[in-house]
Amino acid sequence: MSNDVEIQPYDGPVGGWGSVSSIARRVRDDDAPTALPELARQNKPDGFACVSCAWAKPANAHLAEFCENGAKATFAELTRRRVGAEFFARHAVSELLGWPDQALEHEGRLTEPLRYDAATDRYVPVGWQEAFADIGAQLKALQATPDATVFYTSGRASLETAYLYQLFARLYGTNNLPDSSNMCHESTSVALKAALGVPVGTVKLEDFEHTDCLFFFGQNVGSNSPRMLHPLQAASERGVPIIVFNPLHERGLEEFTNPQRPLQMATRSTTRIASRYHAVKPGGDIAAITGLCKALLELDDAAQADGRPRLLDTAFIAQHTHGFDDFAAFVRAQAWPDIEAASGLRRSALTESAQVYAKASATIGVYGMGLTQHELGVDNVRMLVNLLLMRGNIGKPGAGACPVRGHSNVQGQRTVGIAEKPELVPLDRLAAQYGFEPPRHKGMNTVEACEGVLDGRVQAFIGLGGNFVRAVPDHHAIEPAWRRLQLTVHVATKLNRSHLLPGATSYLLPCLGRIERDLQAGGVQTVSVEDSTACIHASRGQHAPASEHLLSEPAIVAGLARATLAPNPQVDWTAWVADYGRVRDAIEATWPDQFAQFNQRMHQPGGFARPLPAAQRQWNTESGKAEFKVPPRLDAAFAGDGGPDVLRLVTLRSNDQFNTTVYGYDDRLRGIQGTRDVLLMNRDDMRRLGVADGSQVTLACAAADAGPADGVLREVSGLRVVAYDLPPGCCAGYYPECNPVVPLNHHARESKVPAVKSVPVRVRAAA
Ligand SMILES: Nc1nc2c(c(=O)[nH]1)N[C@H]1C(S)=C(S)[C@@H](COP(=O)(O)OP(=O)(O)OC[C@H]3O[C@@H](n4cnc5c(=O)[nH]c(N)nc54)[C@H](O)[C@@H]3O)O[C@H]1N2
Ligand SMILES: Nc1nc2c(c(=O)[nH]1)N[C@H]1C(S)=C(S)[C@@H](COP(=O)(O)OP(=O)(O)OC[C@H]3O[C@@H](n4cnc5c(=O)[nH]c(N)nc54)[C@H](O)[C@@H]3O)O[C@H]1N2
Ligand SMILES: [Mo]
Repeated sequence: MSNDVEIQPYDGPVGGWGSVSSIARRVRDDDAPTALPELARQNKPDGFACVSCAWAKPANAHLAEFCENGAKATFAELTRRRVGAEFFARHAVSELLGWPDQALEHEGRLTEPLRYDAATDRYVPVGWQEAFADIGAQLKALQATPDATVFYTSGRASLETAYLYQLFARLYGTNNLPDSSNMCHESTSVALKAALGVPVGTVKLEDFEHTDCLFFFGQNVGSNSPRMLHPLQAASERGVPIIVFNPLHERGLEEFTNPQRPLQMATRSTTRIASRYHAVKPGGDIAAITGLCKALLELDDAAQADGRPRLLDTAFIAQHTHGFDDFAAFVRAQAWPDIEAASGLRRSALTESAQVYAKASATIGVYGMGLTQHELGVDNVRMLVNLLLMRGNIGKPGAGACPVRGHSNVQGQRTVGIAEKPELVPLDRLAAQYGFEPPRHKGMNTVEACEGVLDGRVQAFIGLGGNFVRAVPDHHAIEPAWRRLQLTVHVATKLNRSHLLPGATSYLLPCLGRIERDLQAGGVQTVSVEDSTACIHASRGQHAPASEHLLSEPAIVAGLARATLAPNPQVDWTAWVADYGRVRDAIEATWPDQFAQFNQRMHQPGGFARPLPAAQRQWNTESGKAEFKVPPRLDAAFAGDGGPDVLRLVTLRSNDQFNTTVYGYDDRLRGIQGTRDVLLMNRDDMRRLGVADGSQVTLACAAADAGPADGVLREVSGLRVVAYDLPPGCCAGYYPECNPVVPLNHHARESKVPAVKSVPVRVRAAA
């Protein structure tokens, strides 16, 4: 560990001068001087959609409609550093495997297509046509069992690319289309679809102007969607209560200094964000929401007894919902001491927040990975919906469910057919449009793809972006298995560890980033993305490409498809690549209601909204109504009791990373600088378990059913203990460094999202 490590509580605001100086430092580190002018185009109607998060892009953009982390993402993409043939001639792949994630990506942008040469253990340059031809030949050879190939997508690729890619996979014969959202908001897609009939959030940006109460569960806005602090700041200044549930005291949920307000910057003043902060236990949200609902029922009983107006929206419940009585019976049957024990929160605190809720006429429930990445991740989301339904908070202005999506187009990719579940895709329409018989059986999601790699069913992996091997659990099992693959192909902008585990044949295909000019036969192209609020935006890159040898993602997908598939007169890949407008026409033909007049409407400032029936109180659910759901138990974390020395590990993102892309080693907002090898612990647990602040520990998985039986060592050593303000019984460390302790079978029951917000672990002092 370097001696630049500094660990001190951070009590400054989010945003403010800290954010400005962090931006300045990054532009130097990344050597990205030409990125600065690009910031003015970021998230603007005639500019490009930020490649960082998926937060909504307002119609009336601020002068600077970017945040600290959006700027970092732009600099990282527009760095002047390059990793080309000379780099790979100097460094063997097995040497690069010893490099940290940060160092690999810091080398800069990939510049030309590469093929792995086993004899020299190096990536060597190859021509595009040769690469396509060889990959096509190998895929054809595997086509007798199309389900042996996995087509993974990370959530950054555009709607146009995603549509072409899913069509390629289906024409090839498989629904193996796992997506990063399988590790992320799949719990949302399952829960909201069942409860409300739509798989996505029901809230629009303007709802934040009309809301009078916000619940905020398990989302770290200051690091992961900082532009969302603007509507939150405005709401807070209007006096809207913001009630937070989060085991960590995240600074972004506490105080914000808006870098776009000169006066606030000059006076170093701040806006308070959270009006109430509940440090819920990890996995304690079902219990916490049960407490809120129970208190609300008690308040409603009292109101009814006194002849005052009801606090439940009884008319809404009667007309629009199903299952309320069972749900209310469940809530009434839960004892307060059990709720307090499972949530870690006091009855009085929950009752006070229920009183605030009872007074609000329109409430939004915001949430992130703190709800979705648990064994009961789907039930967590259902509980939040239960809470909203009790007061009719779906389908009216200022109210609704607001999952904060991760990758900048992860929601949109699902909309245009990246789905392993065939029932989510209009296969009949694809069949008619392209004259083929699409596969009708279910494909693999992310966890199933890992299982397939482990047991040999999967033989080829095509990755459209992402860093699959780093993002998934159980690194020590997956990495060795990965090398047994027949074929691995990665379409990528930068080098990462997934690229360094070559199968028998491996290609690295470098692509244009979204901020770069995409010139095709039909002229400079525009792409589109869908944000967290189901609004679709045009995005036009104009920066000079990182290398003249790069192809766009649609061109790479088309190149692979042409080399692999038999010619089909109804599928003209060449015409699609020449003019992405024709891809949008094809998308419109597949989803005429969702994408009516796609090409015309995509330039609308603020994006165009896809129709969401639930927002109009039309419920495409089993009962035709919005569904209440009784949770299976109060605690979402993990079934079974591992004993007093077992802690719940929460894996976190720092303020200086985007998923597996580590920009640097500082987590300014949590006061940790110069290292990521830390384990945040509660002081009482440290005393109880006999580990000292600053000491070195090993973290070991304590899951009962994933023990040594399968022979995988699930440990991470060399972590430094940091005493931190979090609830007893849990600890926290960074993702992806902690992923080796997460067993692959530790995932949400219905969505299979890895349950990385609550992993049973033991902590051992280093020898
Ligand atoms: N700068 C930056 N931006 C990003 C990303 C990034 O890595 N860096 N990643 C993008 C992606 S793909 C995603 S999915 C999003 C992720 O954004 P978030 O949804 O914010 O995800 P995390 O940072 O993993 O953690 C979420 C929060 O949940 C809290 N938490 C943990 N366990 C629990 C629990 O049991 N209950 C509750 N109530 N809270 C809990 C944690 O303390 C943390 O504050 O951000 C996107 N934006
Ligand atoms: N323990 C733990 N594990 C987690 C999580 C957690 O909270 N805890 N979070 C999960 C979540 S929410 C997610 S979304 C996944 C993330 O999983 P992924 O989406 O697979 O991973 P990323 O780190 O976002 O991928 C980064 C890589 O994408 C490539 N890339 C960047 N831009 C582009 C582009 O424009 N085009 C192409 N083709 N490639 C590009 C670069 O090569 C870069 O190295 O991880 C999951 N894993
Ligand atoms: Mo994500």
